[in-house]
Formats: sequence, structure tokens, C-alpha cells
Amino acid sequence: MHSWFPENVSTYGGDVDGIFWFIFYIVTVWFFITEGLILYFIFRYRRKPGRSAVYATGDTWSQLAWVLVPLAIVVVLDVLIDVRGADVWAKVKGQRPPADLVVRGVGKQFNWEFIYAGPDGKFGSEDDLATDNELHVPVGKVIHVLLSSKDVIHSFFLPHFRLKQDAVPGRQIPVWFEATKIGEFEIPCAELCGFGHSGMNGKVLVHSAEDYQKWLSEKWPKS
Ligand SMILES: [Cu+2]
Repeated sequence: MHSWFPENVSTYGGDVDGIFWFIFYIVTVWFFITEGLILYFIFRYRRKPGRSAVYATGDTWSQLAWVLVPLAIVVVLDVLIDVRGADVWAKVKGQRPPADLVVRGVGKQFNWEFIYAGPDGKFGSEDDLATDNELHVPVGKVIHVLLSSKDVIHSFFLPHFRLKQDAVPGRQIPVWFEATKIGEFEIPCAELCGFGHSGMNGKVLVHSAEDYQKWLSEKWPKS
């Protein structure tokens, strides 16, 4: 059943998918119940000679129950979804575990710029490094991305990581993820941001610890 999703490669991806399936099963069950009832009633109360239609005013309890009972069911299911969703929201967007690596992610028309602080660990210093459309990270580490935008609203979307967050001009919004698998995964911009929007597509390159160190020593040979 999961085959139409992009592969999940983040620690919290399973929780996000869990919410999807929870809602999907609720909606599917009720779809068949309600559509089945509609078909049954269409058949059961179809036009028959000698039987005239009834004008239902809805002011008896037995008639009101047709509104109130489904309403109560919808409210209960909605609260269940909200409670489960709030847990996942807290995990993905609420609390962030302490970072192993902090990268700045800047959206601009029309690419993603990633800025690494370099060996001194400080942004805005000489040894900073900026890459276009390439976010290099080690596997199994907590990555914080501080999102901002130089021009319009973009949306930082990591479908394989089940992460999506708008990058908004004038704000810095932190997000986090932890990769569970080595490989290359796309970062499409998910907010229509101008004529080059469809080409605004970066990638996350998840390396093993050794390969990530190798990449670092290529970028900062002296450190
Ligand atoms: Cu964009």
C-alpha cells in the first residue's frame, strides 16, 4: 500500500505516514458506509404507485438524530485525528533535538542556496561556504536548516523526509531532520515563486560519516 509514496528516509517519516493512513482508513470506511446508505435509500424509497412523498420538517428527535448522530461521529473522529496529529506536529515542528549540524537554507529565484559555517562554526565569517542546490549531510545525524528567503515565498520540500516548510522573506524559520539512508533525494520548491519555479529543484546528498568527512576536507583543506 505504501508504494505510491516516495521512500521514507527520515526518522519521523513513519509518524507522518501514520497520520496519513489513519485519516485514509477513517475516510475510506465512511465513504463506503455513506455511499452505501445513499444507494440503499435510493432503491428502498424509490417512486412507487400509490405512495406519495413525505414532507420532513426535522423537528422530532427521531428525525433530528439523522443530523446529530453523524455530527457526533464526525466530531469524535476529528478530535482523534487532532490528538494524533498534535503529537506528530510536536515531534516534527515543535521540539527540535539538539543539532549535530546547522546549515542555512536560502530560497531565491530560482534555486536553493545552502550556507555552511565552516570550521569556526560561525555564520557570516570568512570560511563560510555556499553551495547551490546541494545540501550535503551525514547520515544518522540531526540536521537543522535555518530557512530564509531573499525575494519571495518559497517552500522547502523534502518529500522523502516528509518535511515541508515555507521560506519567508524577513524571517528565519528552523526545521530539522535526520536521514536514515545514504543517497540523493530531491528538494523541489513547493510554492509557486515565479517563472522559473518548476526548475527550482535542489538535492539532499546523504553521505556516510567517512564520505561526509571527505567532502568537508575537500571544501576546507586547511582545517
Ligand atoms: Cu521557489
